[in-house]
Amino acid sequence: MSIKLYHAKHSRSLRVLWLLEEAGLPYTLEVVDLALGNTGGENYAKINPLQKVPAIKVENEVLQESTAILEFLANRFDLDNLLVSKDHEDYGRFLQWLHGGESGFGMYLSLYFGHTVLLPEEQRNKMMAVWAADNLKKILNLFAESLANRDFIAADRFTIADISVGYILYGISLLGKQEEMAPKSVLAWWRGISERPALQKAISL
Ligand SMILES: N[C@@H](CCC(=O)N[C@@H](CS)C(=O)NCC(=O)O)C(=O)O
Repeated sequence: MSIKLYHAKHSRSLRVLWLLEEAGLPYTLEVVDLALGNTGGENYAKINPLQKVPAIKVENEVLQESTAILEFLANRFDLDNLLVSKDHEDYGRFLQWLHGGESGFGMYLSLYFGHTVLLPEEQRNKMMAVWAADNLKKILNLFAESLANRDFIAADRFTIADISVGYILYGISLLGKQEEMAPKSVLAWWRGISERPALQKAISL
């Protein structure tokens, strides 16, 4: 089965690349230029009309939402060691953070990036940056409470939920804000999973 990932460095496509490397699935990579509002240009707009990364093509099927892609690939390719089954006691927390990595954290990470580094300086809004940072901290606190002192989010092992929220810590770390924003238990969890060879390989591509 052929898998093609459309990827831009530092973007949410890192989640998918990380999973592909963890699973050892064969894939081809097409690197697209990340440009606010025109990512990948006209050609990429035919794959993802939203012009955002990631997108993935599996045989003839195209998907464009990073955490849905994680779930799709893990189920389609029977990566049971990276999933948590519905009868497991940690199933709820697994889903909460698999989805919460994007639907909870994602918007605030984007707004924080936009209003601190991505937008031209004259278009940045300080209040928006503060509001986004406050919300990131609130969710990080909720995450810390839920994580307690676990090494992984669910089932005492690494799963796609760790990839989903792991990308958020990756983004916050790119800005050098992890110590300021994340509680200690979150930093310890992130240190553990950020050393995984699959992530290191994905970051290097
Ligand atoms: N919810 C989407 C968000 C995708 C997204 O916003 N990607 C960013 C990069 S991290 C992007 O392509 N931005 C380019 C733009 O907004 O023009 C997902 O998780 O896949």
